[in-house]
Formats: sequence, structure tokens, C-alpha cells
Amino acid sequence: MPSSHRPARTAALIGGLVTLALAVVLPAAPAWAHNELTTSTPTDGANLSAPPRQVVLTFAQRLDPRYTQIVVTDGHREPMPAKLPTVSGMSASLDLEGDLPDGGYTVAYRVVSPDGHPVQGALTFSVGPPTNAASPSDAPVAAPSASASHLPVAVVVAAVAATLLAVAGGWALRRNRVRAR
Ligand SMILES: [Cu+2]
Repeated sequence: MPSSHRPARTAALIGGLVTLALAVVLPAAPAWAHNELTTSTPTDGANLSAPPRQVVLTFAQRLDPRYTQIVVTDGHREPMPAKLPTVSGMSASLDLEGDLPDGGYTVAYRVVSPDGHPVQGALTFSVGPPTNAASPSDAPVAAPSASASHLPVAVVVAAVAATLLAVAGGWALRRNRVRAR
């Protein structure tokens, strides 16, 4: 085979691998546009002088009432009595039944993104004088920030794409060195 054909083959191979890598990565891209919490009442870390009547969480995208969960727990991780959350557009409200005693609380939520992936997170607030705020031993475990369950998949996909490109690059380099001899 004349060596003049090799650059064209190399280019074709790299082009093919890049196309393959993009084909693997691109379909996953829309999945990265997940719903996320934008504002809340109470705000995260708020210290309230009076117990809240309700918790309102507002998200970046519309919520599906069927898959919107909100739970308020106290420092002993006991769920506080509340009605079922009501959803209106991008907001969800949880009406609390009765006054929360002074102390620290966690609001945990789980909603579903338009692509079907669950998004969950938590925030905290306290009721009463700041000195009554939950002590570290009393406080709920560190509130996890919002997360999407399929993030590792995106990472794997990116790693696969990077590997394909590296293989293509290495192969092209090797071909060039062989030709140079
Ligand atoms: Cu997703």
C-alpha cells in the first residue's frame, strides 16, 4: 500500500472515532439539565423566632405533583406532622400541622426532572432563640446538597469518550512515526 494513502486512512479513523464519541456523549447531554431548588421559605440556615406554618420550595422547572416529596424532620430525625405537599407550577408547599417546638429542623425534598431522573436535597432551619439552635450532636446529619442519581453515568460516558479520543490520537502518532522511518 502506498504510504500516501495512510494520512487519509488515519484521518478517516479519527473522524470515525470522534463521531462515535460524540454519538455516545450527545444523547446524555440533555440529562444534565436537571431541575434544581432556586429559593425556599424558610431559607437554608434560617433562624426563625416563630415556628413556620408552611415550607415553600421553588425550583427552576415545573414540578410533577405525583413525584414531589417534602419531609420536615427534627433533630431526632422524627418527621413533623404535615399535610401532603401541594404543587403549583415550579413551587411546592408543605403545610405543617401544629407549631414546631424550638430546635433545629431539616427539610428534605425529592422531585423528578423532566427527563425522569430524581433530584433530591435538603436544607436546614431552626426555631427559637439562636442559642436554642440544634447543637452539633443534635443536628441532623450534614444536609446533602442537591444531587442527581445518574451523575456517575455522565462521568463514565465522558471517560469513555476521552479514552476513545486518546486511542485515536495515539494510533495516529504511531502511524506517523512508522511513516517517518
Ligand atoms: Cu437526568
